[in-house]
Amino acid sequence: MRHASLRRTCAALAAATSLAVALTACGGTTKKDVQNEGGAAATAGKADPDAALKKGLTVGFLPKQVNNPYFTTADNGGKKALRELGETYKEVGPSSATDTSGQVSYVNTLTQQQADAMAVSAQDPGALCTALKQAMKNGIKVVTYDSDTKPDCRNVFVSQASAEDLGRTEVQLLAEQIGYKGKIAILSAAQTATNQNTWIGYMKEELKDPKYKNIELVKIAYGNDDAQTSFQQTQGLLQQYPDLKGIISPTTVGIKAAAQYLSGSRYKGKVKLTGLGTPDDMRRYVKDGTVESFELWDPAKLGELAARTAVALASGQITGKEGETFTAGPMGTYTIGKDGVIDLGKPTVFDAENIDQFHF
Ligand code: RAM
Repeated sequence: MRHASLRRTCAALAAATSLAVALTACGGTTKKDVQNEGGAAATAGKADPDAALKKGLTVGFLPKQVNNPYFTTADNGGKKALRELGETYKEVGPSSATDTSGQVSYVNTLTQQQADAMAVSAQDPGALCTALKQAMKNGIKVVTYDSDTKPDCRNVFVSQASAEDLGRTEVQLLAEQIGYKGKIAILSAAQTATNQNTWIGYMKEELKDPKYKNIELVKIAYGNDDAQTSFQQTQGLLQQYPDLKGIISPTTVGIKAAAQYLSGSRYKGKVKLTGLGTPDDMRRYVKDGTVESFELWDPAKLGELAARTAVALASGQITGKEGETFTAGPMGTYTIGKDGVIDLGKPTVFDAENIDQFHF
């Protein structure tokens, strides 16, 4: 049976019966599946760098959270690139950033709908793995972007920047603002979020440098990428530590809510706040003196690179192995690094001087 018709039969079977059982049964039968055994890092088959990009592919975007402006911008970047390439874009996803079972069912939906590839920002490193492995067994290419899964649960991770750079530079920004002295806290997103947890790991590493010996990280709070929870968590931090000197919030939802709280409180300008935010969200808080500087990458470019990577995978130009190279259209050439990771580039630091040049 040809691969496409096998996929169709299997998807019909999956729709009619238990999805997992059907997909497992179908999964073991194709050549690709055998090659995919052992996970994505071992995604086999040979890359053909000269293969033409296929047209008419369906690529599903599954962000951590729809209706988060950061993901709206990112996914629209993907949509635009897919349209240019002659592919079909779709977006599905939960509205809460702590709905891992929701993300699992969206992966299954995209599998049933026989998408050619999916781009997923994972709420949790492990929770989606069974579903994603089933998708890959069915010949669907899986790109994670923004927030990774374990490496064997996807073909490629499109990372916004080096995770180490992001973690370390956020500490450096805050340390300068508080004069290398005092208590600090982190306001993160969901407790399971792969991206935030990786960055926090590097923040702790950076803090080990003796130049930070007078800085004490007193608490990591979780706002779950929910505006209200993040606002309340900020309030709670200041109640618990009235002498707090600074907060790092490595989430666009968190930093915005924290800035909103601080700007309306007696802590405005006194408790420093930095982290990852969008210029559009943060402009007013930079202008009113609540925030000095923060950073981010261009989310639209991240979505675009995820889309172009998905198409390159589905066209056979790359398989996800370290050292493979491909051209992401006008974005230029990218090389797949260790563990199947591609870095978008360097983040930008925004402050009063440059923020008006950026609109996203
Ligand atoms: C939020 C999400 C996303 C993260 C950005 C910085 O929008 O948690 O995963 O990359 O912040």
